[in-house]
Amino acid sequence: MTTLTLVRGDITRQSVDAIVNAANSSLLGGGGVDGAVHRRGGPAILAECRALRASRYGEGLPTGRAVATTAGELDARWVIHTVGPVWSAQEDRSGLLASCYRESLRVADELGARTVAFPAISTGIYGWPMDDGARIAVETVRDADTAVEEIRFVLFDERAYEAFAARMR
Ligand code: AR6
Repeated sequence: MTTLTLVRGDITRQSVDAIVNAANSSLLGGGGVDGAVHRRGGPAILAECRALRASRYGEGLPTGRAVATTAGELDARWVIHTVGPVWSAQEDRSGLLASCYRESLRVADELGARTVAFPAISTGIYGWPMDDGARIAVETVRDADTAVEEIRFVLFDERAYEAFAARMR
């Protein structure tokens, strides 16, 4: 039985087994959630990301996939890095966005994580419209076959929170 919860706040302040990072395929950091995760999590996360690049992901982590590292100084056991698609008005990339949620939960299950915090993947720097991003997020995790007990969406502002709340109702 999986419970979906909504919180307004900073994902790097959550106390959960796994925090999902809206990363990019380089795995070497960036702005938004990614910047905050590395800033607050400290250098251990980046060191593991570099090791993953050197070993398994020389070409970068493909869009829609997910991989875990330690959570460094964060109040979590793992960070699950996933690469959302950049929004496109020309091409339907919603399958890739759904894949981020599905793959992150698959990795969480492999790790044995019971609580997982997600940001609204792709809805910041990658430009995905918030309402559609919320729809894909909620529908995908609802349909997922997972042993995770709590899936917590952590939304940065009121607009994002309302978009997710509307989809959960
Ligand atoms: N906690 C929760 N949500 C946040 C936080 C936070 N600390 N910071 C931002 N958000 P984004 P993307 C919200 O840009 O669109 C990076 O450079 C934000 O308001 O973090 O997937 C990566 O390296 C938005 O609603 O991720 C990639 O290059 C949502 O989180 C690229 O950005 C996602 O915004 C990924 O872009």
